[in-house]
Amino acid sequence: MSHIQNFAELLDDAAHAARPVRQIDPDGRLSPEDAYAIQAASIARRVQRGERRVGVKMGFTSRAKMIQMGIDDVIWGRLSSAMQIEEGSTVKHSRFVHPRVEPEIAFVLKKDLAGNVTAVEALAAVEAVAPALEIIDSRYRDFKFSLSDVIADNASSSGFVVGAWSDPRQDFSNLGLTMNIDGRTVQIGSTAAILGHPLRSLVAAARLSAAAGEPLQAGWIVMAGGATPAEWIKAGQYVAIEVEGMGSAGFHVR
Ligand code: OOG
Ligand code: MG
Repeated sequence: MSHIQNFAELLDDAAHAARPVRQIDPDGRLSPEDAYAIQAASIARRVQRGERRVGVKMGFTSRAKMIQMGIDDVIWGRLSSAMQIEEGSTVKHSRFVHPRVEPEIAFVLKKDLAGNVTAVEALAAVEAVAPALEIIDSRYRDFKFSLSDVIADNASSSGFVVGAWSDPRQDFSNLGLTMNIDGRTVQIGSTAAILGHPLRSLVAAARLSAAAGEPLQAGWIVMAGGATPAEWIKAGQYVAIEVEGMGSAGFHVR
């Protein structure tokens, strides 16, 4: 067990200090189960420091992301209160190692949602949907990792921004979206890129988090996963997502 704690400490310290570390699984020998145990232990350290669990993020739910990072398994990570960035606010670049941003859809739940649920049951648990941006920041040098590396590193989670919440009864299965940096469109996509329908990502989140003994709770946010490849961000930029018929969200980098 102690290597689990050691790796959890290494990755948590790297995130805290915004300093890169070497891969913990360069040969691909660490099991995903052990990697999730490392992730859980590293989040437990954050909770000990006073952060609260606020939800779950899904990763590699689009072909674009799988191709960009060379991994084709859906993964999940744990969101904490310190990762939430207020819409329209400013984040310091120095808080991260080498941050990237990607356009996503976020759900907030009005009911607990656990286990093997249908898309209809998942939708019934959704209070609202919103355009969202995720800041991912691998703690590994050069943003290079194996499947178990990235799982242990909490799926690169480091920040997320959520725009105005809207009614989940709208059809959000295939909405056009753009990601813009300083007013220039850098990525174009659709919500359909997320597993064919973002609700499928919520269904997967309900199953995976319940299997880990941490079922989705009312009030939690679920980030459905990037719809396009991620883009590097630099100090001085303004980053925004715009989703057709749903609205926009953005943040400044300083
Ligand atoms: C891993 C996180 C993937 C997504 O939305 O697909 C992810 C990474 O690309 O560093 O957050
Ligand atoms: Mg993401």
